[in-house]
Amino acid sequence: MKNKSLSPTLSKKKGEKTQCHFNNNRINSIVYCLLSISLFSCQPPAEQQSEEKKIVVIKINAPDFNPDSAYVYVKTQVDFGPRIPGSKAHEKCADFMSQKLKSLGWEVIVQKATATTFDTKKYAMKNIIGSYNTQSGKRILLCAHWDTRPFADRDSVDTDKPINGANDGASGVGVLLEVARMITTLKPKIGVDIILFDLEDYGQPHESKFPEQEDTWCLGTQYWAKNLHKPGYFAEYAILLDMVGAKNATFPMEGTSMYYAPSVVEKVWNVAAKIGYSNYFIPDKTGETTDDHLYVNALAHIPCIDIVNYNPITRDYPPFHHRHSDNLDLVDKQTLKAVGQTLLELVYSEN
Ligand code: AHN
Ligand code: ZN
Repeated sequence: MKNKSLSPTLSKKKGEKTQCHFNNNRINSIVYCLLSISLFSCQPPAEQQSEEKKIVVIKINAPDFNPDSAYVYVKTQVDFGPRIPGSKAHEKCADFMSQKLKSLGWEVIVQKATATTFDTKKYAMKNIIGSYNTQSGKRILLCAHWDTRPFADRDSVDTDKPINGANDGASGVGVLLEVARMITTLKPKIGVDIILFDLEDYGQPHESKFPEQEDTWCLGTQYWAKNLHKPGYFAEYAILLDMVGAKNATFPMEGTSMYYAPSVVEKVWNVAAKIGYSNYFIPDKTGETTDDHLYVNALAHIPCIDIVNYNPITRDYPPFHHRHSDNLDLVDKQTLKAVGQTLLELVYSEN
């Protein structure tokens, strides 16, 4: 990807000062750009010749992702109770997320529809769509699902009861709300959209009395991809967060992401490595999974990757997946930080 912010500097004349707008945030990354400045008109005297090559330093300033703030956003959601379709907690959480984005000055569209689940039930569905800098044609899309699974079908007890979804649901939203807050604080030039998808996690369990059906997961995303919130909506690329809050999480290069958007995977993993998060963003390649990004790719044709907690050795999601142990106790601020800071670095390097 070209870094457009480099180009204005090329027109600067020798001796001119480079304007850099630094704020008090930690400088996360530095791009060194070696400029060879040629003087065409005349040959300078010998002592000036040594100054002909100048190093112009352009600093890409990403703000600091605050994991304490992200954690509060995660806890706020969990405190509503399981955000399962049709529940009061689901309604309250939708309001919380849209109000939060609005209060940050983002344009918010709540995309509403009725979804039919594998068990023939009908639910009100809400995709929460926030847009920053709607005027920009260059946009990136960040997304996560916000609903929680209504059954703990991988647990050994209370399998028909809903999970808390601190990791599976709340963590991705928590990270994205903090990213939104930072974008409002230190405004990048590009456009950013955040979509919080509903009804991702109502997929048909392996053991089910209903006939086996296709595409029962990711109902909010499927609806959005077939009914874009703005006609012709497009983003250069998209990043999905799913289960990004657990201690010592590993995010391998997931198969569906590698199939549709290998260059986006490479870019994100490189950014994570550059700021020291290779222990989370591991280079292992894993099989293709079904998640919201599948439909963003296949139906909306936006290259989308999934940052998802998956174990390449067990070839499974973590042990608390769709179990009652997916609660606030497993949420770790260091993991939230690794994911959130990586996203911010990426957004501000596109600037
Ligand atoms: C399937 O189990 C087919 N997909 C899992 C996607 C998912 C559920 N991510 C979080 N919860
Ligand atoms: Zn789930």
